[in-house]
Amino acid sequence: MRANTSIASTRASAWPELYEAIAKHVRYSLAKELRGLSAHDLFLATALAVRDRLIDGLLETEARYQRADAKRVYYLSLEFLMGRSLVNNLVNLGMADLCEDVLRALGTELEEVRECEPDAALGNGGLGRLAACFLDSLATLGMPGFGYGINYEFGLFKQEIRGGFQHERPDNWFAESSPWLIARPADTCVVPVYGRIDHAQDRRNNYNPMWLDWKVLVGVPHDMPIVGYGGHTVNWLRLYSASTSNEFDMEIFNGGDYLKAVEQKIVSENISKVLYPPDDVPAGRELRLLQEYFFVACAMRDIFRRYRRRHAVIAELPLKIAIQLNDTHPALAVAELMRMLVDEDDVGWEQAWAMTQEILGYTNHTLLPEALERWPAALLEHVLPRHMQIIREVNDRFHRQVARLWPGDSGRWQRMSIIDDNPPAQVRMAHLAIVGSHSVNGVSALHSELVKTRLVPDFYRLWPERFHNLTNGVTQRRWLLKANPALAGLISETIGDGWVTDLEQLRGLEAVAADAVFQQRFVAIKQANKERLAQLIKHSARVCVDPDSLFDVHAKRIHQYKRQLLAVMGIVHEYLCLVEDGRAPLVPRTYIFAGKAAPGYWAAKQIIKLINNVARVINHDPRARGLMTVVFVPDYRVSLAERIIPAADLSEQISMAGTEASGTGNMKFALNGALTIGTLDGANIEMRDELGEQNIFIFGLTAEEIAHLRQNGGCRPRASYERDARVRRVVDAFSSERFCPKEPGLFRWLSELLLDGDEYCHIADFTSYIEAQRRVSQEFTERERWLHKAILNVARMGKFSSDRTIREYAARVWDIRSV
Ligand code: 26Q
Repeated sequence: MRANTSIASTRASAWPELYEAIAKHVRYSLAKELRGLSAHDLFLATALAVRDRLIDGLLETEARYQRADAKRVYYLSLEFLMGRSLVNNLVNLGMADLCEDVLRALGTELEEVRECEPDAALGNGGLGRLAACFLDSLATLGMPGFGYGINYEFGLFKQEIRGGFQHERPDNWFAESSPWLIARPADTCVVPVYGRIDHAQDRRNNYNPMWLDWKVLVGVPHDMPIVGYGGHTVNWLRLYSASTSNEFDMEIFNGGDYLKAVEQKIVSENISKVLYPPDDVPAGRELRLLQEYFFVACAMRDIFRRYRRRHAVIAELPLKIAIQLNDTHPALAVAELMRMLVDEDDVGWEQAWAMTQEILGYTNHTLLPEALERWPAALLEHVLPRHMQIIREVNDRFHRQVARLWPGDSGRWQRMSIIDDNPPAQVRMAHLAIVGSHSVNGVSALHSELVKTRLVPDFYRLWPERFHNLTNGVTQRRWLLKANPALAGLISETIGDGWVTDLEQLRGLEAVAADAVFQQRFVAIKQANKERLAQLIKHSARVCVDPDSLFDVHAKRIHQYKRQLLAVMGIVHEYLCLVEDGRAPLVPRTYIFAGKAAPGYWAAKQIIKLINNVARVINHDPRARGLMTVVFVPDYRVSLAERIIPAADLSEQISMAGTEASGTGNMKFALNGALTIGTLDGANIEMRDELGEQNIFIFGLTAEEIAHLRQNGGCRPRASYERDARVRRVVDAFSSERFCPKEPGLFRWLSELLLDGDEYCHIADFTSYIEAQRRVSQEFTERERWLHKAILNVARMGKFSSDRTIREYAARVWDIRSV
């Protein structure tokens, strides 16, 4: 039984209406007969029929917002990891069952049609997926919240594994032809870049800088309708494609500079070509900067245009709009907003600055110093001369403020300045975002504390009221209702379907957590999900896995701080206990890994190779048969996560404490009844607080202990190596040929890294990790106890709905309401 409240499925006319709508699109959009259609044809026709409903909702919603003259929030993000939309939209419209029936009458299965849709992979990982969950929550809550981003022609690369190595293939999703995107050429934006500043004066002899000789970028918006659960609100995500406007070209052609016009065309079209992974080499950097500015400038123009349609007084802008910066990637919005107010609307500097701060909020997503964005001042100067001038002015005024408070404290100013003057001078985007916003938030309680105490303590001393915490969440519509319909059905049958829009209601499951019949049904669903995943693994990784074994899952981006390597060390330890000591594991396990490494991140790519080599050795060892299996599932993406997460027994969340800002996968796994093995990092801490420490396997050093160790000369891995034979055996296995018989020396670097200069303290947490894993195995054998805990996990995840997160942003940062 699927929970749905919409009228669509209950109207008697709904069936023929949907059938006719699909048939109409087959004929008039695809220009085909209703016979002999492929699943892909039916996907397109169905999506277009659904899109028509979305458009009705979109126009109705806009009219409602206008009548209320509602304040709106705009979420600026370089990434929106939307995944597939068909079934998500059907579920939110309450049309999933209906559509299943109609497609069956057309001779196919929804199951087959949904697989034809490519993932919209317009993001790298957590930050992009969070943006997608937020859009779902905003629409479900009936709040006027909209996204702005880039319509990348190529999303995140596709991952193939060959010879154990990651290879990247371009992801050519249908940026130009997606049925979910509505092109809006009438709202095309023209954005100047490059050029120079003429330091002119106006008639009253006031300084009046002119930005001259610029080139242009042209942004064409494409809107993706975002329907909330129940179908009452349809917001939108506006994605810009860079292109050339013929009209504008004409002006240049008329000016006679034919070659320049053609050159510009090439430059402009490259801007929305590809999503950057988080690590890129300096060579590609200028284009990334252009991307960041391009979409900020388009978004700001669009926001101003919308405001002006109904409001005359620019000074009231902060009463009607809020803008959230998803990390520093859109931080140029600070300078762009100032430029528009000061240069284009003649607002005085002081007032413009107050308005800018009132409008903007900034969310930080990382504590890793190397991940903080900095741009060479010379590059910014070259690409955006007027913005660099504004940034300098902002910084000079900020300097005066800091100097008044801490006279003569030049060390403090060096730490706080927006511009780091040590050559080559760089602009610190986080500082720009903090100075230009009224709100700075982290994404979990621990992370927000560390932002204040470690990342930018000087700013916290200056403006303590600006800093706060907004713990992340995930949407239960996609991550339970859609991804795990059987479990969703069981829950709705037991406690009603109110949890779909009020996740705290899951608490009602506590009453049945120990109930034998409920446990039986719960475990049968988990088993079915595991069997389905086993099928998928057989096809994609060519490995047979036993659905009766414990599914131990580590699925996320591959990064050293996330410590996939620690999981591998645990596996190798278990394997060596088996083959060298003759001690078999307590329960058979399948170790499942999935995740992409940034193409330029050598160590992460080596870890993928290591996982695949370890898998090869263990899976081919008859002594391990039926006891241990290791698989790397290629091409982790939203649609694959929807298959993997509902099938997990154990969720690995084992980052070094103090490095994972929040994590959101951790929430999705627990919501689907997996137990977590994790460190006291990010949102794991708050999960433990909610779940109770009996119901989560916590291990390892705390962030504080690690900081303390680091201050006192590091984690001393060599001492552990000398002292502990288990550590020694695992580390030595990496320097031996055991996991690379045909590639001698391949993993020697790992032994060296672990013993010398390991920033992520793998060895320091190793014994604690394998002890926690032993407890996991022990408890998995006590079936009722395990199930009890798994059900309690589901019951107590209410806090981690992105609905709660969005309500907090709405009340504390944006001051917006449901309409
Ligand atoms: C920066 C400059 C140039 C190119 C790329 C980037 C770039 C791109 C993506 C930098 C960072 C990212 C992504 C960061 C990210 O996903 N962070 C995660 O955000 C989640 C949502 O808040 C948290 O749950 C995770 O803990 C955090 O790692």
